[in-house]
Amino acid sequence: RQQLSQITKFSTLHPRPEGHKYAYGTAGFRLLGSLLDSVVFRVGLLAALRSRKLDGETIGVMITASHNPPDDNGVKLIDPQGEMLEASWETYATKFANAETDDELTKEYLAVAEALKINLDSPSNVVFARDTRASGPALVAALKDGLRAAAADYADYRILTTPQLHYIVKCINTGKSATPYGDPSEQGYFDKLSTAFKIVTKGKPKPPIVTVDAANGVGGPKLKELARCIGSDYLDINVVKDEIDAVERLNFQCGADFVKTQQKLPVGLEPAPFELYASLDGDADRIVFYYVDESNKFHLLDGDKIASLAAMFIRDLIAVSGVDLQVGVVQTAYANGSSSKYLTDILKVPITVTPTGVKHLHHAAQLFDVGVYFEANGHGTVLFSNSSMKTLESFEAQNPGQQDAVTTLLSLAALINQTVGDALSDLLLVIAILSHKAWGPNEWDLTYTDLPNRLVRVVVKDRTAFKTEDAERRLIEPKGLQGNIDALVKKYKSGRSFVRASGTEDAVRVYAEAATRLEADELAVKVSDSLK
Ligand code: 16G
Ligand code: ZN
Repeated sequence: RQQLSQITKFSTLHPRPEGHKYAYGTAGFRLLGSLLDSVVFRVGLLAALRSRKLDGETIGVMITASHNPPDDNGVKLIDPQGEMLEASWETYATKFANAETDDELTKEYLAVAEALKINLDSPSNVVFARDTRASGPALVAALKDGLRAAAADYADYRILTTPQLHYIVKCINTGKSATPYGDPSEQGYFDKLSTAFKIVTKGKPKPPIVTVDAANGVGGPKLKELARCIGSDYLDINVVKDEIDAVERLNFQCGADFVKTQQKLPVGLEPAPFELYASLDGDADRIVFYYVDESNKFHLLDGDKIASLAAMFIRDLIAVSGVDLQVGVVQTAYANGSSSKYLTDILKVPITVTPTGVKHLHHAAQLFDVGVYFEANGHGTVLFSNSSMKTLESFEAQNPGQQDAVTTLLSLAALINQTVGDALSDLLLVIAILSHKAWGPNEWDLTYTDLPNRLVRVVVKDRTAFKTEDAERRLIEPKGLQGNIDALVKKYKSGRSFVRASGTEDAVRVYAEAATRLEADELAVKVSDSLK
């Protein structure tokens, strides 16, 4: 067949480096950009197949390594509704990437097609984009070769944030449906968000000025464009760390991951007390907020604080409107104990806990009418179910107060990227809520006080020996370890600790929290020692 011989032929141009074992993990393939040429070519083949399997629905391919250092890069697939690639296909991705020879790759391609009864002559549609990394253009060329070899139709969306591409994929695939998600273009994305933001904040006090550290990544120019669409009458934004041409500065001593893991300000930022600050990561799908107080002490407002703020606001709007809908929150084991307590005891909002990784949270959030999910690291969004949307759209308000609340809820659903966590959309969401409440970062922070916590990375002989249950909160293997952890935790007031194998690094992670900083640190160290 012509396609198969094309694949073999093109594949010779993208040889697989010897001795490297690839794995499609929670973040797709991610490693040094120089090791990714063959992988990205092969992802092109797989994307073409995936689209054919789904009757020509459009599949997305994003080339980015998010918060990783500048020399890294990565690639991941986006399913038709803008969701992460279906888990069963991760195995095919890994197989393709590891095929030893061009022939073996072609055989693998045919094997998947046969196993899944894919007609190789059927239409295939793929869209792709990349972040600002230097290795991006060459990887795009490899991807195009893969798509050409597999005879797929494709469109290059050039430089986008990851969530923008998720948005575009969903727009394309819902375009002919009764409920199109939006215009499948970058301008369509800006228009949708800015229109919704203006409706949500209409008649409210102008939001507090916010300074955003864009990690010297793709989020910088995109946020400026979005702010321009919204206009300075509605929003005051100051974007810093936006040097996308200084490629070596990407994520360097700045950005959401730096701020969250180091629990400190981006280097070089000189904050004014009680003003609002935020940091994006390198592909703008994560955001954390922070401020300093009068004594210049740093206060982090992380994913848990965002989830609590959003849940509170939406819960109150639902109550005012009188619509019969339930808001729920999805967290992971990393959620600060104080946030869970605040949600349960004060807001009386149900919580589901899932294992780490966006796909787990996303699916759990789909089970609520309105599902708020955030990882503590700042990745998250709010999902309005189809039936909630219908309920809201057809609701007949009895008074202007109810009407206002319903309009705000509907506009929130448009403002919030429903496909995946989106730093730009989350930023607007938070600002809009603060504007409604006439709050600054300090008032937001006062909703509850985080328990001091510590995260430690422990290198062990074999991390795969660490098996967990109860959404990663308890170890079942190696046998006996959980008993030791329980005994340690008991000694600390408000103590909590868990151990899980990292999905992205060869190590296990130990999380501990307790009533005081000293105790949290001590508990983390003791639990870490108990693993050796
Ligand atoms: C991946 C996940 C992220 C999670 C992180 C945990 C996605 C898109 N990304 O980056 O959500 O927080 O892994 O890393 O699911 P770890 O397993 O090394 O702790
Ligand atoms: Zn990211």
